[in-house]
Amino acid sequence: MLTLFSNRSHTRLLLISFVAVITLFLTILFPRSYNPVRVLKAEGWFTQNTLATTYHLFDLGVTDINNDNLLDIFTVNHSVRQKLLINEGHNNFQDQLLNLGLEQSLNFPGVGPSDLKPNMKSPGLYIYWYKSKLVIQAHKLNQYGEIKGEIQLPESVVIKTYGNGNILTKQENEKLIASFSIHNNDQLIIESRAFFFTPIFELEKQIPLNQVYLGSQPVQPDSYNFTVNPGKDRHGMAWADFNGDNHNDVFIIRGGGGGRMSPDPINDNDELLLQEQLTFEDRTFEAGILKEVCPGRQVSLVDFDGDDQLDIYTGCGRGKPPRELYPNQLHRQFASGQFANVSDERGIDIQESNTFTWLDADQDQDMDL
Ligand SMILES: [Ca+2]
Ligand SMILES: [Ca+2]
Ligand SMILES: [Ca+2]
Ligand SMILES: [Ca+2]
Repeated sequence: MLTLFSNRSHTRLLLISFVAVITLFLTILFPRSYNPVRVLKAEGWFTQNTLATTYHLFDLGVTDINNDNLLDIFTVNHSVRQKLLINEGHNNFQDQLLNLGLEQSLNFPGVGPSDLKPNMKSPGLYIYWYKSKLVIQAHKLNQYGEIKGEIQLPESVVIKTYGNGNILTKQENEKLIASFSIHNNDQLIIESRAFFFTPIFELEKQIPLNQVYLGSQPVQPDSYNFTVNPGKDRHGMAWADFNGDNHNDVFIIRGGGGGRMSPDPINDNDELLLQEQLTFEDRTFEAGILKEVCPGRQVSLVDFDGDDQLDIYTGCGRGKPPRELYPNQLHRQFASGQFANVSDERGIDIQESNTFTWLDADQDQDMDL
């Protein structure tokens, strides 16, 4: 009896061991079937979708610009092509930067600096910013012989020529007047040692105007006299409905041209763009916003005084000359859409280069910096 019992126990033990080994084996072979964490990871995994075009992205964010409960994407991009992608649902986004009046140059949309070169399909004179360089490229223009023109430039530029292009410069009232001639496939490259600049072109009429192309898109000028605007040196966007009309508006902080921007409340201000009718309109000066010469990098919205009006805080200190130190600005919204800089009286006119965030650190119901 004892032997029989022992044999049965031994058989049972063998059976249990066999099942345990098989279970262990299956667990090692198919771990996800037995591990709920792994299953979750498999379901929540990310896949990479490649964008159709490569963008040199800097500032990037999301907000619902058109109040349709679908998040839209905006990029500021500092000195490359900016985008404002309206979400049309189902992973379909359309760039509406121009339609909404948010282009940096409304006359010549997309003319500002880009990492993309124009697609030179047709013979023509292509003038565009490529990264921080201004390029003047003749493309298959042999039939027109020499194409001549004059460009007004700052004194700080460096000029390179490729092919048989010629350029002669003379100084006039602290400007450089560059007379050039270019033909067939010649190229001129103009670069500033300081920062971006605004070249003013006066072309002679050897080439039909409809064969002159500006920017990477490109667009065409309506005159032989034009500027090729380098953009507004935008650095950050803060979206909110500032004037209570249920349309989102935007405040844009500008970099101030490497700290060299002049104090000009119309042309060299930051931007408060209100969404009116179907486009955004510049209401910065009317709103009492004065950038002065803040070489801005960061902007954030905060209701620092708890009056239910959003205020705007901008970072200014650049950390290197010529505006190494510059006081941050706190634009208090004292009435709907009306602002005054109170950073000095509130003690947050910090001058050092910095980044910042607002939070109620001590939980006393007011915002701290
Ligand atoms: Ca939307
Ligand atoms: Ca509004
Ligand atoms: Ca407030
Ligand atoms: Ca607090």
